Amino acid sequence: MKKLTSGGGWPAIRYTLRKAKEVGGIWKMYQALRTKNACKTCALGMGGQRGGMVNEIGGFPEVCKKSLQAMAADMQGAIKPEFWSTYSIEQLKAFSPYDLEHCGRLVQPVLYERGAEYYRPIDWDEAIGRITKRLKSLPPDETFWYFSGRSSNEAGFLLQLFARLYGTNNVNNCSYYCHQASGVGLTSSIGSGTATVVLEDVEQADLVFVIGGNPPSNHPRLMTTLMHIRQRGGEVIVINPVIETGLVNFRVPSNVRSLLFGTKIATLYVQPDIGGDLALLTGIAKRIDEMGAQDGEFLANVCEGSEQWLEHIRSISWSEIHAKSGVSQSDIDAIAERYAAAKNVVFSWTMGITHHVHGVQNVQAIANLAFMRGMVGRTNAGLLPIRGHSNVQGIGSVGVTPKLKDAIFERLEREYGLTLPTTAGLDTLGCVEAAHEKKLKMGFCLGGNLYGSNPDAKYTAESLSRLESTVFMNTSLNTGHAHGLAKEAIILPVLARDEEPHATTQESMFNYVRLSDGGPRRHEGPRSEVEVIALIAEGVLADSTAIDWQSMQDTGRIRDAIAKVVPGYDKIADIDKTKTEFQLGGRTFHTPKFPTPSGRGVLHQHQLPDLRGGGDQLRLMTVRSEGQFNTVVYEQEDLYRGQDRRDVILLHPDDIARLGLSDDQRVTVRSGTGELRGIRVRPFAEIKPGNSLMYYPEANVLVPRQADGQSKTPAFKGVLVTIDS
Ligand SMILES: Nc1nc2c(c(=O)[nH]1)N[C@H]1C(S)=C(S)[C@@H](COP(=O)(O)OP(=O)(O)OC[C@H]3O[C@@H](n4cnc5c(=O)[nH]c(N)nc54)[C@H](O)[C@@H]3O)O[C@H]1N2
Ligand SMILES: Nc1nc2c(c(=O)[nH]1)N[C@H]1C(S)=C(S)[C@@H](COP(=O)(O)OP(=O)(O)OC[C@H]3O[C@@H](n4cnc5c(=O)[nH]c(N)nc54)[C@H](O)[C@@H]3O)O[C@H]1N2
Ligand SMILES: [Mo]
Repeated sequence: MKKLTSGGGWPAIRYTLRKAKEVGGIWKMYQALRTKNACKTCALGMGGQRGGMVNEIGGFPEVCKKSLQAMAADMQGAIKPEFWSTYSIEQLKAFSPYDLEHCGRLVQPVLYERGAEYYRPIDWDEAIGRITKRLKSLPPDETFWYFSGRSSNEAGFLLQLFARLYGTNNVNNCSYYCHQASGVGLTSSIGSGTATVVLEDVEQADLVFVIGGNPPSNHPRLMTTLMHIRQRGGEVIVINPVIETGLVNFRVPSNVRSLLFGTKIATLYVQPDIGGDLALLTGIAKRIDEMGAQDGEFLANVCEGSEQWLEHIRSISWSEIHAKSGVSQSDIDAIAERYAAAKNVVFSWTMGITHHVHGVQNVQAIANLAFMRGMVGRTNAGLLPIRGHSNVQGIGSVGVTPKLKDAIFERLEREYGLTLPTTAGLDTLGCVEAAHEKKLKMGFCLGGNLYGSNPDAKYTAESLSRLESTVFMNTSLNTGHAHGLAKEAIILPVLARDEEPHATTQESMFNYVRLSDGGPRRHEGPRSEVEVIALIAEGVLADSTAIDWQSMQDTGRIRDAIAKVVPGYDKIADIDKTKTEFQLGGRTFHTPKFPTPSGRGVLHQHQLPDLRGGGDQLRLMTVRSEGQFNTVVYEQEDLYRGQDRRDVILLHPDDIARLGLSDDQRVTVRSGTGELRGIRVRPFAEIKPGNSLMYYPEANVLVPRQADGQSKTPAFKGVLVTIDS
């Protein structure tokens, strides 16, 4: 497959037209996209009350191929009743993620019982009845509750409240596999776990760092902002072991000039080795110090620990930094010079930073660098974790974390007279490990694909199959519905956000709360997430809590509760009447005062980890292709990386020669965790030698369960593999 020389552009437009045709025409697709609902894909956020395709500063049309993919998926036809008696579980296991997604929308509850070969449709009463009976029979701490980030704040809040009143804190969300390291790292540095900036700040910056992310594929709307920065003469520095085509040149489809001629994005592109960021970031700081370009006053007056930190980075040798980052002195100097010259700098990062055993330290090192020149705590500069799912941040804000934030805990007990569990609760990987040890009996999943998103796929299938029961609330089929099934598995079909009978809310990565109006259902059968949760809660807890669970089917009632207990969310109470979307209080930092115990920014010192691998061992990153959304695969090809299939390993031509391999040769890729056979070797000059790339979720067979001790995030990008021909 020919590799493109720019991202976006005509291929993206042609794709849009093709997808529109699939769902019944451009007008139908346009109407679906223009409803007043928050966009379903990434957490950059658009849509809501300004109407679809509009961002929070009014930019229109913000079309993105990804929102189209998600919309087209929800507009699919229904899975027919005979499907369930046609395809056995064994056959479903042989379906690829692509096949499963394209089976259509789930519209009936279905049940699998061990011993049976097939799922069988059951009615809603039976489904809810079985679930409530099971829950009543179990000690609460033998259950766990996993949430993905596509559901609403209302559904997230209600389900976590139910789980706690039922009696467990084993409540967690997909953030544990995503930006948890950002939340933990940022909180340790500035006392707050989310972006310190709003979109307008990024638009006004004159230098933006894009570290460890592939926004042309995963956050296409960010590309418009990066284009604006370049057009105004600003700079974009990319730090990534892979030269991602769209970060070099991107054709923003909504901008005629950019569409025709392309926009150069990166002014400087630096390739560390996988896992080399901590050493590189430390090196940049060291060079800034040598240049005397730090803001000494800011470090002295606004930060704590700066003297010790400066001493520490001065004591680290340049040779150590070069060896552990894989970056040359001239590249480090070039970054430092640009940083020193810039006035307004935003640091953004994604999974290349968090998916490592030192993910939290990576994030702290970014904060250190920002503190160094006073680039956090003022307008047009700051820290920006580029978040994943469209509402993953909101789900976390409203209480979907093992231990509740003190403020939420206290207010829930005070306002509602509730008694909540005080145990630590398990994180996501912790739940999968406890299931393996048979300490858990039941898992309840609000959306997502817990099996597919986990490291060590074989172990995960074993773990989940040791459960007595799993409940999945989903819109479409995925690999988790075929692999690792518990003794009893029930899939409950739910409505997508724009089909909800009641309004719901979502929170963007800029801490902006959007209102989604919902809309007409596309299929008979699926139910609203909050309705299902309220019914189950009523069945289990009607006699033991004072809460009128039935009334909680009305999302307005849930918002009243969120307004009372979640800090910053007070304006949500009457949002469906005022239709006024809002910026969450206390999250944006335009002045240099931070909610840490001392009110100052905290500098953290780090020992630099050795680069792993070497010799026959290659470092492996597991990433997304252009054609997928997490474990859901929409198309087999990866347009910008020039790949026509997914069962490939991308290697630098030098490594192919060094290891005596040849292009397109079939090989076995092995790690300490598992192996994948029949993988094709693909030459990829854009990756730094010594490093390799494979696609998630398939590559999870190879990913060990090694996680960052502080954030519990698995090292999805820090795998070591060997290749056998
Ligand atoms: N279309 C689409 N959009 C999405 C998603 C999707 O699957 N599809 N997923 C959503 C979600 S949940 C998330 S979390 C985000 C994910 O968004 P990204 O973080 O952009 O996604 P990944 O494909 O995991 O890739 C990461 C990038 O990290 C780089 N990388 C790998 N290892 C390292 C390293 O050690 N150091 C550095 N500096 N870079 C490294 C890779 O080369 C790659 O460019 O996107 C969200 N948006
Ligand atoms: N090796 C490797 N593993 C990884 C990663 C990696 O980069 N490499 N990335 C990690 C990251 S960042 C993340 S976030 C996780 C992703 O983890 P998850 O969030 O658990 O997985 P998704 O694939 O996003 O979930 C897809 C499913 O969501 C359901 N869905 C879609 N819309 C809705 C809705 O409105 N309501 C409900 N109830 N369900 C809906 C559909 O049925 C679909 O099958 O994976 C992690 N795993
Ligand atoms: Mo994510």
